[in-house]
Amino acid sequence: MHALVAIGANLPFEGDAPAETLRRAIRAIAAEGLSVRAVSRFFATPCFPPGAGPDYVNAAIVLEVGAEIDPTSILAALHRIEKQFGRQRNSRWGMRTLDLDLLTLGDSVLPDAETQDAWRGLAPEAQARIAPDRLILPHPRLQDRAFVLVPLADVAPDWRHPRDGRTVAEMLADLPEADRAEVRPL
Ligand code: A4P
Ligand code: MG
Repeated sequence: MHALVAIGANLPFEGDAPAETLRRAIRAIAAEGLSVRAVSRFFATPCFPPGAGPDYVNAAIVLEVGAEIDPTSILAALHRIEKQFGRQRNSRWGMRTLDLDLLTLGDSVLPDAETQDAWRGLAPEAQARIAPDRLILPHPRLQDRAFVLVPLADVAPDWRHPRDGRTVAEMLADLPEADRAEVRPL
């Protein structure tokens, strides 16, 4: 089974620029015992929300995991790596030395379809205010973000959202052209 992971950074860590932190973090994922199957190109992306900090470097990763894996153990491993790379949880959507988000685990919907739908449909003003306290899969903002979908289209264009039915390529095509154009390969 495949897990898809988004990786991003917009602050230097230990003197390394974000792209170097991403390379180091991908090695750390492998060191956690997770099997890295594919890595997208690295992209420069404008900070969201606009003006909240420097541009990001973003990429997407495919992990091969056993069918019996506990999804919360993957997120826990990603959080350990964020910590190792200096991540401090100061403000939501704030600047960060490293952000790892679990986007998908196969076609799992967690904790259940109704809850995933509710987080996915959250109004923009509420998105900035509240964050889930448990794992939501697929990641509730996956379909909205060019900085997630452009890298993902490099490594998993045919993955299909189990709730909204669209592939990654289709979700990306449905975003405004201006959003896609802002995401540039490094
Ligand atoms: N959580 C629930 N489901 C998940 C999941 N599938 N993956 C929980 C990761 N975390 C999940 O996450 C907030 C809470 O959601 C946690 O309790 C987690 O267990 P967090 O990582 O603590 O906080 P965060 O990263 O600030 O929130 P979140 O929702 O991951 O932020 P976003 O929405 O990812 O925004 N601009 C550009 N250009 N590129 C970026 O990569 N990233 C962000 C972070 C903002 N702006 C950006 C970028
Ligand atoms: Mg995060």
